[in-house]
Amino acid sequence: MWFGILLFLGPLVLSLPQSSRTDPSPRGTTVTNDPSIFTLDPDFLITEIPQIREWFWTIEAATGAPDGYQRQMFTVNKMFPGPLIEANEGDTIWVHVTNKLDIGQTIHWHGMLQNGTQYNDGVPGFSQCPIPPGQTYTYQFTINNQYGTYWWHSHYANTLADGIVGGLIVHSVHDPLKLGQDFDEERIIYLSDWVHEQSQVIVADLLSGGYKGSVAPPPVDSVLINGQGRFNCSTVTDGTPCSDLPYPEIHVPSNKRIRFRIIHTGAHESFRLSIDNHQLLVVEADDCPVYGPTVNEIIIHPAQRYSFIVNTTSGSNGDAFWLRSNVALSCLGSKQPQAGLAVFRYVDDVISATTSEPTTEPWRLTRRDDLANATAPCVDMDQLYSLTPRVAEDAPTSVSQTNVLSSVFGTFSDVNGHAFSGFAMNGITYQNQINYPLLQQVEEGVPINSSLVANVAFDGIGGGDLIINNLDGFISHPYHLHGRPFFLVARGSGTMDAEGLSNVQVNTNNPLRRDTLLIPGGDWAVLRLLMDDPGVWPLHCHIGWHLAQGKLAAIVIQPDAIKKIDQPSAWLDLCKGTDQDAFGPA
Ligand SMILES: *[C@@H]1O[C@H](CO)[C@@H](O)[C@H](O)[C@H]1NC(C)=O
Ligand SMILES: *[C@@H]1O[C@H](CO)[C@@H](O)[C@H](O)[C@H]1NC(C)=O
Ligand SMILES: *[C@@H]1O[C@H](CO)[C@@H](O)[C@H](O)[C@H]1NC(C)=O
Ligand SMILES: *[C@@H]1O[C@H](CO)[C@@H](O)[C@H](O)[C@H]1NC(C)=O
Ligand SMILES: *[C@@H]1O[C@H](CO)[C@@H](O)[C@H](O)[C@H]1NC(C)=O
Ligand SMILES: [Cu+2]
Repeated sequence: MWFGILLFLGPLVLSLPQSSRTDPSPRGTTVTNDPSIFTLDPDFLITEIPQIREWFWTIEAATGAPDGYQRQMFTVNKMFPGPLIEANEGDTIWVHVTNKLDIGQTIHWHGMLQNGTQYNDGVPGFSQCPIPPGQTYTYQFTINNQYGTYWWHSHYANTLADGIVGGLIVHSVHDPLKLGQDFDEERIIYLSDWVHEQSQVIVADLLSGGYKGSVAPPPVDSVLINGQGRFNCSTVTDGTPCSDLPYPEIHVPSNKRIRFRIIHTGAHESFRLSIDNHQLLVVEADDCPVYGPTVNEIIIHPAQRYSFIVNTTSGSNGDAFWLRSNVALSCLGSKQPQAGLAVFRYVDDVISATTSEPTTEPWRLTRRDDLANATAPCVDMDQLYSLTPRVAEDAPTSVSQTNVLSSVFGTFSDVNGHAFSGFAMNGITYQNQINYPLLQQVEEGVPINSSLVANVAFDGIGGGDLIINNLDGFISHPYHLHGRPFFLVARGSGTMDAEGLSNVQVNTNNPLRRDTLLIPGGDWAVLRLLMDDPGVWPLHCHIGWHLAQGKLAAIVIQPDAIKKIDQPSAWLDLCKGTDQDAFGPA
């Protein structure tokens, strides 16, 4: 009893300095919602000499109720969202991860180059053996040649959907977006779709006939903004504890320029983010600073990030506006509307500011491709607006190799001959030989088994093209490439191949660079790659349920260069005594 109360009070006390700006109330019974991870420290010194930054994390099960409905979650340090990593370019990150779950775990550092530390990319069966229950593994990597908005999450099955997610922000003196010059304060907004069922139950069902009778991802129960949402407890009939919660609050001072870094930490839905009466100046896509449009609404797909700057000049102390994060209906098979709401409140003086709910109206969107319109096409931001990198970099004008990956929904067979509905790349549905990482196989000169994972190699010099065909006419997918960000040099509808591409006008003139791209159903895209980050990198759909259903391929870059990388002994220990022929979740 006392223990529970202490846990409840702990983060509240620690986070008092922030309490005037953000909602300090922890949600749920043991999982805490720590507001300090929503506001970046204005005193963080971005000019400090490179240093080691160290964290101690415990992955454990805990009871939480982010939307009021109590369930078991998986968390890091009982926090949801998890601890924020804030560092400078040049710093070395050490995270000691102890796994207290009864299943294996890994943590992936989404967007980190891991150039020289490929073995710490955190993908089980690709870059490491899982951290077994009860054991600790230390991830170490140095952040070079990159900065911006990143995040971290579990890459073991789809357990990120149970709560193992958090932000990773890298500052740099090279970042053209500067505090004081372009904006006055910096915040993070974490967006997730939330499902009350444990991810393992859903994945097991999806792979054996369907969850609640459908092979499509589960419908969402609520939308979480900064790890908080609302659920109608009167619909609960099985006695699960549930309490109706107030709307999450985001407090901002008036007359400031605020940079928000939005991170989509969810597992499935795409969101339309807007703030009533406020326009958003888009300045970053994933980790790429851009000259972007001023918009009423940002569309963000799973795993993507955007920064926008908003002027808090539409009101004064106490005025409140709705911040909306609604599911993009046009991207969603079921077309079931699901609204996410937070109160965007001007608070200059916490005593006199009102606490009433906003009465503002949403922006009236008039675009033909308005994503609120269930019959409009599902698209990515670059298809609607130009996003021009602020740090200009041209893509190579010629390539030495072109590879094609075509992905399609269908019925496939797992290694045990068991049929399931899911996805494949080039006809191969991913089967994870989880205790024999592909990185190690390539280092040992063992050819990747092409009946287990679709794989393409880039071993030439200069640039290479990866053509992705999304052959699912009705399903759009957010594709994520690990390792280095790609140049988006062309996209279109239909199917593309190497020969066809020679007749396509590609844009190599400072194209958008990012790590996660939506390819609408029936469309293709060309990712131009530089081969300066060798590795065996996953290319996969970031809808976690689709990944679990096999939608992943291996991109091998400069295999000879990887052979020169030595794994630390702690890494080798993770595989010791495991069954190399065992299969695990994707
Ligand atoms: C909550 O659910 C109950 C029971 O289904 C329904 O009658 C009520 O209208 C719902 N409330 C809201 C605010 O949607
Ligand atoms: C915010 O105000 C500045 C002038 O201070 C202006 O240049 C900018 O366009 C405004 N941004 C938005 C999103 O309205
Ligand atoms: C929805 O989009 C479709 C297709 O682009 C268009 O024909 C229709 O007019 C749109 N509906 C509304 C209400 O805007
Ligand atoms: C590749 O995997 C399949 C399926 O498990 C197996 O039957 C086959 O023997 C493997 N091939 C090699 C070369 O290991
Ligand atoms: C990766 O490291 C190599 C060797 O230090 C370097 O030449 C290359 O530019 C790095 N790649 C990136 C993307 O930083
Ligand atoms: Cu997908």
